[in-house]
Amino acid sequence: MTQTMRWFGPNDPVQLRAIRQAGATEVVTALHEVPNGAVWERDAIAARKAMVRAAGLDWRVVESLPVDEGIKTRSPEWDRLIAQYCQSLTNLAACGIDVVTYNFMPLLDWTRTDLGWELPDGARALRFELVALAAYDLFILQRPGAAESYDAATCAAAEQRYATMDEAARRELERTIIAGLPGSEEGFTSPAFLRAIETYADIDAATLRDHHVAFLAAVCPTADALGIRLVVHPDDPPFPIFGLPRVVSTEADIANLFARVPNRSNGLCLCTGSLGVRADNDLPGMVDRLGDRIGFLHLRSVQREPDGAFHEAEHLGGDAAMAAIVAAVHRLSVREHRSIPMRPDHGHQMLDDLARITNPGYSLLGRMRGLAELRGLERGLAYAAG
Ligand code: DNO
Ligand code: MN
Repeated sequence: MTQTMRWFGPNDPVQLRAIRQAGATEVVTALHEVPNGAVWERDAIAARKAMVRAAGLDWRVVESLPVDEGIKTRSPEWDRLIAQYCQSLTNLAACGIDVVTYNFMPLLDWTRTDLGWELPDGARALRFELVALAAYDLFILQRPGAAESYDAATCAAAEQRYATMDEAARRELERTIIAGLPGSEEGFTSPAFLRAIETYADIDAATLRDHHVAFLAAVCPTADALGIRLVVHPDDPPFPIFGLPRVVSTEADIANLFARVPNRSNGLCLCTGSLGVRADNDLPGMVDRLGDRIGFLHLRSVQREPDGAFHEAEHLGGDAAMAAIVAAVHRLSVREHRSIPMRPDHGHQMLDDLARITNPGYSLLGRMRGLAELRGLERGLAYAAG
């Protein structure tokens, strides 16, 4: 595997030299300052790449080139947005980028309800609780029809939870869920979020799948010609939230996407943390079966909890069978003679980072620990495999 770390650009509190000292050889990054949908200009990409290279690292994987809402909803701007997406891909390829990550989640990117959940050892993890999400949805957002999205037990628990929260806790929960986590590119206030949800009133899962296929059918020929792998990041969490469809949550979803758009460039960013929230996703099996489509790996583990909750576990702990996953990746790399880029997706906030301002999930020390563990695991497995 090629060891990378995500870097949010010149404003990231984690500096390039720290990423290099953590042992990564590349960063994955994006031009976060460019608004969604606009073209990434070649000069700007080249300048960012030069900055990374001056620090002794490389940049070959983009995370993410965002897919504008106008593409997901097939708005009248669709043609222009597709042309701009293709232009960005062309400019990226000209600068030596060969993997481009995106997602197809409506409105929200990854979603959590607690950004500082204390673990027994004092480190802090990101956590998702369905009950907290429902408390926000039902009683703070007050989305029309929200009650239909939850079973009776969840509604009752959400009502109780809401009653125990003071105003500050309610505002904090609202911000955590919709203000936009690092890399999300978009954030909302509750009134704006309600209006945005309305734009999906006529878009069910089947329609969103069709829109996803239309997007890929339009951009993959360009990506094929450029030698770029366009890799979709799965839904996080991998089920519908706020009544909005999510269509990249299971192996069947992903296999279906490859069947409908067989172009070589149509690929996957296999995120074990996102997919691993569902017990029915067989992660090592997915590496085996989707292998040649995997262009990028996010390695982390979640611990599933009762009542639809989960938290981010240690990289080698939790529910993901990480040794079996990395062994499958090793077999794939040998079979295809390629080194697949990976990153330790998130990490715990720990040690000196507990006293620092950090991007939730993206503090240095927890990710450095994760990367070190994953590197050692791969080295050991490769040795054992001869
Ligand atoms: C979260 C990330 C996601 C990912 C996007 C890809 O930590 O894994 O934000 O970058 O979904 O488009
Ligand atoms: Mn991920």
